[in-house]
Amino acid sequence: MGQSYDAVIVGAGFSGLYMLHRLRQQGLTARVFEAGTGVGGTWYWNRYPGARVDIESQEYSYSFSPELDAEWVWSERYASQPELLKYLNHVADRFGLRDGIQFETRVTAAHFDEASNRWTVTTDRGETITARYCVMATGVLSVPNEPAFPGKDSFQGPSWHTGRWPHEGVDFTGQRVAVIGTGSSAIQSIPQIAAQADHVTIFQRTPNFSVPAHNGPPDPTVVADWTANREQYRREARETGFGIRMVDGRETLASEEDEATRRAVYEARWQVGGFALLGAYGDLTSDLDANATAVAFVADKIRGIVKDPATAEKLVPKTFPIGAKRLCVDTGYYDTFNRDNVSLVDLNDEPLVEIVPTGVRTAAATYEADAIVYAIGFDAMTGALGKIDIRGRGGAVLKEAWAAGPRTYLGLMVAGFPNLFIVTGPGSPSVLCNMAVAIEQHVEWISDCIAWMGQRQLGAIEATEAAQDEWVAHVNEVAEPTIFPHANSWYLGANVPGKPRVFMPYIGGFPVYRDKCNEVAAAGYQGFALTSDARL
Ligand code: FAD
Ligand code: N01
Repeated sequence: MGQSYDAVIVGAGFSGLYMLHRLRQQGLTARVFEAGTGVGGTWYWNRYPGARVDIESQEYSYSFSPELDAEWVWSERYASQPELLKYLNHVADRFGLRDGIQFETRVTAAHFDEASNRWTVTTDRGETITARYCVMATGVLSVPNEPAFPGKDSFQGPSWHTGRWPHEGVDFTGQRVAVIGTGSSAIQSIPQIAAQADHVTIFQRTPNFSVPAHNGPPDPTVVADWTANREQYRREARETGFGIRMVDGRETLASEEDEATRRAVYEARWQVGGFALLGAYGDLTSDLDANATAVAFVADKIRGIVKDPATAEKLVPKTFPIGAKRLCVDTGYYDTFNRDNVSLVDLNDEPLVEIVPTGVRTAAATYEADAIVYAIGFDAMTGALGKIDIRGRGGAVLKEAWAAGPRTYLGLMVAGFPNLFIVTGPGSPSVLCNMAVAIEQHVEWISDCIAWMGQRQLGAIEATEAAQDEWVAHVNEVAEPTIFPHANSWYLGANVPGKPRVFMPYIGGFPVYRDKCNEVAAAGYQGFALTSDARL
């Protein structure tokens, strides 16, 4: 048997780094395993051109260290991938975390041993280590969808998935590029690729809603204001449903205002940029008619920006409410379709048949390409956990327990899998929240729980089936009346053929969720079974 630790942490992104720091602060031993060669997670892997955050930089960052917060200066309103990666590397250095992380190591299995109340973790390097706790900081968007297109391997040029972009970058100069997909990754990268390539052909299955970022250097007034009021603003962000202060959510209902007023409100928020549009009215995520007023506003914006009416019409989303898929935040996306070197192929008119050696063949034509960019997304929320052979009490296999969709208590733990924590797991606000906020709350809850267990010399904590059933029912119940089930989104697993259609994140709002987690902890971890351990 290999080394033994208090905790094993899988993943060295935003979650894994903070988890390691917290546990070390508590005097515990922890080992992080990370498949990549460096820290950063999402911001390590997603190096495609134009990759940047969709929440203002000062909000999408750690708040746990006032010193870190005060010393780090963001150079853009929406930080780019290189800057975010630099930030996370700085965090790793500043808090001395690197010696606790083993890179280029993939965790392949985690098995719970009931006799010792410990996890045995196996890596692809053949190591086996044991730990009382296993924290899955494996990311919710860390496993790229495999491009399962017929003929894919016959393509004679290079191809890349946006989520596995080469570190040395890609030079598209003089190339004809095919981009498949029109989600956030495509919407961010297409303008940049089009500015460099000879020609870009975009293959769109479902048009998406996108709003302008109005990115640029941070407004000095905003920076000064944040510097003076940082603690208060961080607190305010945590009291908003999505953990984002800048959304500036209003309670006024769209259904109660007249058309002219609504248009003015939407216009003002379009000018602010980003998710502010979704904060315009309190009923946009709950009332389809109210939502339709925002849909109409954005549709007119698209028609106003894109000069060719036929292309504009193809780009207007017509099949789902705005916000029911993650809203895209772009820099010049719709404008890009006014370029001579950009064309749009609507896969609803001409389905994609296969990849051929020279490009992409649809039912109507073959589009020649020198390179293909697969911007086709991720096996979200459960993908990374599904790739690890996780076995709990009695040898129960997590993948089997989740065959009909993920089941958790609070998105943090799973019945039958003691001492296994998931950061931003299904059943928690996760991707429906500013992830920096969601991650900090989870890491702090988990580390507080571990400290509490230690103080009481307890050996194992496990969600009860009853508490889990109740929570899963609640997660579904709050999602049901909202706009979210009305889109074929990755929130529902709809983007992965065969994946059960279950709404995975918790839409009840971050403050409600956090309060519930705190109440559960304050009541001695209500809904959890606790096991003492005579050896401790
Ligand atoms: P990740 O950053 O995904 O890190 C998980 C790490 O675990 C990875 O490095 C992975 O290699 C490692 N790992 C997984 N499985 C194993 C294994 N078996 N063994 C070893 N290592 C493993 N959220 C926002 O709130 N705002 C945004 O603007 C935003 N932008 C995004 C842009 C992109 C392109 C993507 C893909 C996601 C974005 N997100 C955004 C979500 C983003 O994933 C989170 O904000 C955050 O970075 C997640 O951090 P994490 O540490 O939980 O997971
Ligand atoms: O992935 P997506 P993404 N044939 O799943 C299409 C975060 N993020 O990487 O909609 C043809 O959104 C698919 O079509 P359809 C953010 O949370 C944030 O872009 O399923 N097309 C869709 O158009 C985001 O939501 C940022 O019909 C196929 C696209 O590929 C999440 O990550 C930037 C196809 C996939 O879109 C995922 O974003 C990037 C097929 N077989 C990512 N399969 C920021 O802005 C899929 N598609 C911060």
